[in-house]
Formats: sequence, C-alpha cells, structure tokens
Amino acid sequence: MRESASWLAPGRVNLIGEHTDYNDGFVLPLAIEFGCRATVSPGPDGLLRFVSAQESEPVEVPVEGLAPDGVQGWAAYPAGVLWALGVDLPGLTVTVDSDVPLGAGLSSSAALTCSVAAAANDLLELGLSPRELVAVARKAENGFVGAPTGGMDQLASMLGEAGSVLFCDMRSLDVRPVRFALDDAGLALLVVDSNAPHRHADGEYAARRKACEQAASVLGVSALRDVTLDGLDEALAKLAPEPDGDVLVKRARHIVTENARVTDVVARLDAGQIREIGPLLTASHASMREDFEITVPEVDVLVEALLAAGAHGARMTGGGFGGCVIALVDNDAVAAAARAAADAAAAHGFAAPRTFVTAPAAGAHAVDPSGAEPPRQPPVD
Ligand code: GAF
Repeated sequence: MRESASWLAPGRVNLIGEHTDYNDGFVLPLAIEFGCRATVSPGPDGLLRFVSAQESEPVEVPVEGLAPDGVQGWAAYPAGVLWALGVDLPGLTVTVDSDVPLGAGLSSSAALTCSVAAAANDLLELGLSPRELVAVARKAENGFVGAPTGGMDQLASMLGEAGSVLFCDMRSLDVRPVRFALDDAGLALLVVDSNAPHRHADGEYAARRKACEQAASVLGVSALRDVTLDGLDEALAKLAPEPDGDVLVKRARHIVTENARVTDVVARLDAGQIREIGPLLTASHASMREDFEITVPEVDVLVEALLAAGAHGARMTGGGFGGCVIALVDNDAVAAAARAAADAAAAHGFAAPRTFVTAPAAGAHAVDPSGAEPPRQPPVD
C-alpha cells in the first residue's frame, strides 16, 4: 500500500431546485471553491483514527466496532464512509482539513464524506468510479450518520465542473453540465451567509420529506416528480380534503413549481440568457418562504435587501432554516449589494452576514498530500 492518498472535495451552492432531490426531481448545483482535504494513510492494526484540523481531539474506533450508531459527532461522517465502502479494512488514519463554513448550508458534510471516500478509494485501490463514490458518500450520511438527505450535495461535490452548473435528474441520476457564463455577462454570483443559527433543521427537514411522501402516496405516484405543472390544479384538489390538506397542498405546490423553475433556468442558460434567470431565482425564494416554509426572517431580509440593491434575482440556497442566500448581481454592483445586505441585517438586529463571490469550481480531485491549504474565497468587504 502507498504511504497516503489525498483528495480535495468542494462544498456546493445550489443555484435552484430546493428539496426536489428526494422527490426524484431536478436540481442545479455548482461546486464552490471552499473544500475539504482528506488524507488517508495506513494506521495501527485494527484501528481507525480520525483527525481533524478543526477539532482538538482525534477519535479512535476499532475496525471491529464500525457500525451505525457506533460513532458520534463529526467523526461519524468519515467513519460512515469507511463503513459504506463495504470492504475489509486495514488500520487507517484519516486526516481532514476543511474551510467550508459549518452550518451555512454549503454542504460541509458532502465535502467531508466525498473527500474521504475518494482518498480511501485511491489508497485502497478499490477502483470505484466517481458515481460509485457519490453512492458511498450518500450511504454514509443516510445509513450511518442517520441524516435522510437526498443526494444532490454528494453529486455536486464529486462531479462539479469549473464554469458549469450541473443539471441533475435525481431519478435517473443523469447529470449534464450547463455553461454558467457569469464573466461573459458581466455578472457575479454573490453568497451571503446569514450566520443565523439553524433552528430545528433536522426535524423540519424530515417533516418536509414525510409530507412530500404522504402527498405522493395520496396522489398515487411514486414521487412528486411525477406531477407536472399541467396536472397541478387537479393534484392540489385531491390533496386539499386530506386531514393535513392545507400543508400537503403547499408542500406539493413548491415541489412541482420548483421542478418547472429548474428546467426553465436550464433552458435560459442553454439559450445564453443568463441575465433572465433572475426572476426565477426570486420566485423560488417566494415558494420556499410561502409554500415550503423553510426560510427564516434573517434570510428573507437579506433577499429583500439584495433585490432592492439591484440584484437580478436572489434566493436562499440549501436545506433552509438559516444558512446562505445567493444573488445574481452585476459585477460593478457587488460591493453595494454586500453593503446593503450588511446594513439590512444590522437594522433588524440580526448577526452580521459574511459575503463572498463564487463561481462554479472543479469537483473532487487528487491533491499533493504535502500541499498547501485548501483554496479560499476572500470575503467581500
Ligand atoms: C440539504 C440536503 F442534504 C440535500 O439533499 C437537499 O435536499 C437540500 O438540503 C435541499 O435542496 O442540503
């Protein structure tokens, strides 16, 4: 076995298509320049050792004891990856160093699981393809950590491409890079981290998932992906008389309209009309606020402020209940938009947001084990 293998896997921003992934729908994420570097090397016999530059104490787990619920805290993610590989493991040391902001909805967990999966695959010479590694990373989160997430984040982290957003069909898992030519259009994609504490995010995520499954079952379809805009009114009329009808109507309406917005954005990007996606981003936010009910005042205020400052479109990105807002702005309006966001947060007594500019970055790739820090996006002042 080699001495070690090191891979860097990025976090992600989702341009549009929120909570559609576990409904077999469409998503349009991009990998970002914040990432996690994982180095896997042979370790003492029978022992898995997890070390993080962001944590004070290493975590040690006997290979024999590797089972769901057997590891708590951050180390459950890399431990879950090794478990999900489904092979006999030698003793290993896994060292990680991430600069993906935690709890910001930028998929720090996918960056962690994907970097560890790719580095372990490399060191152990397992020959798994990037798509198989996506499945391993997802199995780690779903089956070991117990987070019922939908698969978009791992796809974006493994398969991201510089210059493109990834149009993913979460039923077939077909992925098509779609050119996202920000520079050519004189545009920037701003990410504003609200720094709002996540409130009950895990329970609320599971509740959204359950409501969507319930709506699909009432409608007799395998997932809400099967309801199209044309059939929406009829579907909502069937859901309304159910005991939780008002909630089911709202949840289903978000998913069906959001899927349509994703395909509309893709059509505009394919036609070279990047500026025209703005209203679709803003409509997505309204749908998340009114129908899916996953936004919080801190992100709503940021979206309003960014639009008032001239953004072409703005929306919360990620699972919700805090986290980040994205905005499409003219290059020369970046500083003013960032200021407007900060002023609005201060005026409401909310935490100061942190703003940076992003663009589609490369997905997971091997790096020199002795290499420098992962790349960072400097914040906008
Ligand atoms: C989180 C989940 F991990 C994703 O699978 C997705 O559902 C997203 O929330 C919402 O679109 O990031």
